[in-house]
Amino acid sequence: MGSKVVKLVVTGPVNAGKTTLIRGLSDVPVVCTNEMATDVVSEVKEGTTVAMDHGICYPSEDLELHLYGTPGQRRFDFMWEILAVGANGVLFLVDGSDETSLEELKYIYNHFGERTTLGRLVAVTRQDVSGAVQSEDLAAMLGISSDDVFGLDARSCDHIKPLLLSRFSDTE
Ligand SMILES: Nc1nc2c(ncn2[C@@H]2O[C@H](COP(=O)(O)OP(=O)(O)OP(=O)(O)O)[C@@H](O)[C@H]2O)c(=O)[nH]1
Ligand SMILES: [Mg+2]
Repeated sequence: MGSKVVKLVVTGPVNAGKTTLIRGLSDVPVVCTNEMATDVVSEVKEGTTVAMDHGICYPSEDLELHLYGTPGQRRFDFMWEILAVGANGVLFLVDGSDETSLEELKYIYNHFGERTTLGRLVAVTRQDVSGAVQSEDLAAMLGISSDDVFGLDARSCDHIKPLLLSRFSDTE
């Protein structure tokens, strides 16, 4: 069991892969609040997060990384504020193959940026889809260092634990 507790908010647009990532990373059973999508989201998938996802991973013996996934839909954005209370860092996810997702990420990134000085990292999913934006290009779009952006398939994410450890273990 880890000793230091770090709270990481996982946020980003609908269908970016937040719930999938937390399910893959967590070393304990995950609490999810996926409900049947009723609007345009139902065209891409069945379930959407309406409140939060929660999981814990242990990237090292000294660290408990508590993962709080937000809903992606703006109509549930009141949860973004609630879940960010006491956070140590924010991990943004975006579907790199979807123009709408990329536009929405800019909004969400700025939304959190205005409210926090916390460490931020951006993961761009769907690198397996042709034409998906690459991490360097996304960094340029957001006007941030390419060190803060990486490509990810949320369905196989175990390898990012060392990255999360190095980026978020020293946060206060
Ligand atoms: N092809 C591909 N599919 C991916 C990748 N990453 C995630 N997915 C899929 O994308 C979907 C993402 O769904 P969720 O994890 O529910 O997305 P979410 O961000 O939690 O969405 P909301 O809760 O609705 O905001 C799942 O079907 C994943 O299997 C990727 O890199 N490539
Ligand atoms: Mg979700």
